[in-house]
Amino acid sequence: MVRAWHILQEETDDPRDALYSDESVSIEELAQVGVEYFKFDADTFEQNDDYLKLKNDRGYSYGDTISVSRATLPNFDAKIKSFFEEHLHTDDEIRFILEGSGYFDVRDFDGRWIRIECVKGDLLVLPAGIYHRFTLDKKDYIKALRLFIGVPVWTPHNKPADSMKERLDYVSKYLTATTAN
Ligand code: KMT
Ligand code: NI
Repeated sequence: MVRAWHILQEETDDPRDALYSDESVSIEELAQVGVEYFKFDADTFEQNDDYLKLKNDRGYSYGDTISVSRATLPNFDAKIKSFFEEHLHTDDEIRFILEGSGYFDVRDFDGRWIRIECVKGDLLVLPAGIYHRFTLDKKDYIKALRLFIGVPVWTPHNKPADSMKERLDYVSKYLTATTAN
């Protein structure tokens, strides 16, 4: 089961601090802001019918792996810094964790950060247009499969990107309905 929580304080000297709070966030609450979570055995997923069905149904035709550690990622410091800038993408960000762990932070409907702990076997889908960021944890290593529909576009659009079409679509799909409740 995925672990997620509202982070305890926004400012910290080290982004890799867990910032645990007692306000845990459920899968249903993640779904309300458009974040999807799946779990597959990371050693056998390529033979897993549920994984293959998801991949096929959604048209995830592209895949590559990214290994985030000082030893394996070129331009490590710059990449880590840009992962942790609050940003959005024009497409879904889909990550299946093969090894290691880290945190994806996403904005809740009320603007608070939700920290999602990602470990081996977690598959996370962040919808196009959601503001988010990523950090390693103190183990300083994650390896993930990056899935994409078609030719990948990884470009981050740093906040504010409020007038982008994908942001407007995201807001009308997930945030307008939620705040009207
Ligand atoms: C991203 O786009 O933030 C990343 O690829 C982070 C590393 S994958 C867990
Ligand atoms: Ni991103």
